Amino acid sequence: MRIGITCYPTYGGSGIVATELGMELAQRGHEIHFISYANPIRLDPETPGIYYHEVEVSTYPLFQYPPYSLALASRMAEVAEQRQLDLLHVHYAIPHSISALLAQQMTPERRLPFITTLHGTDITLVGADPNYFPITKFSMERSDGITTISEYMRQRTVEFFGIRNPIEVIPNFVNCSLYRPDREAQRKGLKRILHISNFRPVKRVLDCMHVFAKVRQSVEAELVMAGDGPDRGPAERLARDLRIEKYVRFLGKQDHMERLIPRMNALHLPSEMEAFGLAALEAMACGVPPVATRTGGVPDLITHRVDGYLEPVGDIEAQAQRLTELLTNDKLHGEISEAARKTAQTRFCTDLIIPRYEEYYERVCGSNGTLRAAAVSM
Ligand code: GMT
Repeated sequence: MRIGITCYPTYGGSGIVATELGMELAQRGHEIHFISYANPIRLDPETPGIYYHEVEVSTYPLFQYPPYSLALASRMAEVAEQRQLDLLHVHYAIPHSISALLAQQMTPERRLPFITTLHGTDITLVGADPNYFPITKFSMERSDGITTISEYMRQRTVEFFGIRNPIEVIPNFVNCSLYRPDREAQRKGLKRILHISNFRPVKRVLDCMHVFAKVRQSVEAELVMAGDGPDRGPAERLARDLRIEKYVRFLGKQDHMERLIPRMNALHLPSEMEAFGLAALEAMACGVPPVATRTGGVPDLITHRVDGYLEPVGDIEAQAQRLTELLTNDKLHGEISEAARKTAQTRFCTDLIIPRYEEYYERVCGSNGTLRAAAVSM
């Protein structure tokens, strides 16, 4: 198939999932056209079967806000015509879904279905904002297909937006050949806890500092903070206030997580909300046990005490206790690490999940709009 994919190209789980999906589909013989304002961060445009089409947003003195959604719609329609696309697949509802709808209407000569994949804050924060609620709902109702990444997200979308379109749950995935354990690296040097995020308030990065300060009371450990975002400055200040700054390394944005993660001994994901928790899955594939919060779709991924730990949001004491146990009890660490890797391999490996997207594409393309039409006409 010839598929147009649109996502946020910067750091963030939805862009990563979209990029990895495109690369996997290209390997399986599909022709994939990324349409975005920048080359998605993990995308190698040299990959056979992958094409990148940049969206240029012209400015004009009258435009206080450059109309990206419109430039995107124009580019989508142009690429669809020129490259004979069968389908558009957009990741993160706002504004990509609306641009896809416009592109569809701009190309009446061809049938151009579009699928929207909901990732998290497009529903839980942005979509819930009264300024965006109606347009988010409308964009979903007009999508030819909707997928989301956890059962939690599906339920939340149905309850909150009251839409009738069927929503297909296709969980996030990991390439288990690329993301794999490195036991020797794990044994070298100090024990290391890893945090990965875009450092937004929803990720609660300050909790990483408080929890790590407690862990340090009994374990000679190091905290590695990968990523960047608005809460990085406050986190660095807090590390100094708690006198742990010597043991905390802020790496900034990282391109090759598959090289960094296997060297770690545990992952800390203290988020307020997480629709899925891709960072935890990537860590599990590398045999790095996650200590996460019991929130959103995370319990669909982590089974408490089996392949990781789930503790309440904001419970510094409990999270520190789990990390301390993992770093001091090698037998326990080994068991959880093995189970984590097994979960990634048996439930979330690319070979299991990518065919589900392919099958869904076929279904949407063959449906002639009936999935959407049934919902809209009710
Ligand atoms: O943070 C977001 O909501 C945006 C999104 C992103 O683009 O980074 O993250 C979401 O999508 C990821 C990939 O599907 C999920 O693993 C994250 O759990 C989810 N983030 C949240 O729900 C906070």
